[in-house]
Amino acid sequence: MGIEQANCMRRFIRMCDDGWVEGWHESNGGNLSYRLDEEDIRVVMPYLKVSGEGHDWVGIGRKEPDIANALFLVTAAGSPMRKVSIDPTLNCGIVEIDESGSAWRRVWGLRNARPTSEFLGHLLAHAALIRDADGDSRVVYHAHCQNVIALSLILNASEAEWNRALWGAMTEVVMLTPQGVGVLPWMLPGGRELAEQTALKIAEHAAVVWSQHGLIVTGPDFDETFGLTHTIEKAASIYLKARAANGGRVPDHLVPPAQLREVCDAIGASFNEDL
Ligand code: 2HA
Ligand code: ZN
Repeated sequence: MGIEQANCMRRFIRMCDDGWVEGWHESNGGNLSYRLDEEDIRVVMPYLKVSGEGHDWVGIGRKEPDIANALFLVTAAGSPMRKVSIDPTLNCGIVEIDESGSAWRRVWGLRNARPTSEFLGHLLAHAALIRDADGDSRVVYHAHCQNVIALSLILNASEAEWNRALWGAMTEVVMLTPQGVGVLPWMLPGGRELAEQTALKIAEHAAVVWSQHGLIVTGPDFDETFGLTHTIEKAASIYLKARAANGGRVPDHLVPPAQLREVCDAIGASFNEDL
């Protein structure tokens, strides 16, 4: 077996392809990371290389003890999602975090490449998921979903406005995110502020809108993370269609809070009354 046959590799690569097919990854847009579990590490260990040229430690610029010693599978900076399945060793790779949580090194793949330009955002999101959420979430996915981006051109960067629109368009969204999506205003892609603000939101929201940019979504596995991304993007497209068909006005029959609460009660989730 080659490392590409490892379960985590196959699922990671499949998700890159799925996002490409959905049209969310123009050029080198979007990125994906996955924190390997014990079984994944056991399987990939024989293929990892920790010394020699290209395997030096690189500083993260801060200390994140929650991710100390973790291994991440991550897409490469500047690499098209479309190409990950075609040449994985060039377009993704595995990095190890040092024991203090302040540096990373390449241990497989990322041939002549560094991890994604949003790597700091991914690392801080993973640290927040371990520290502040339940610790079960291992996937962090960033996609340029076109309907979410279009919706950010007409809605304010307000969580109340966004969740009213998304939940109101399609109740599946409240089933998958009873806590609601988080929303951030536009910030410089790949920047420290975007990474830090996202990590704060990720502690409470499985998905966060990056206005005029896309979505960042987290989950315990690839299927759930992709499914949540797909559902939010679909609800955004339904809302936009209904609004356009309604002459640009807010649609008349968005699902009201009483029914959203009923959905949450039926699945034993608590409805976020603040939104
Ligand atoms: O990977 O999507 O946000 C390129 C980007 C930056
Ligand atoms: Zn992006």
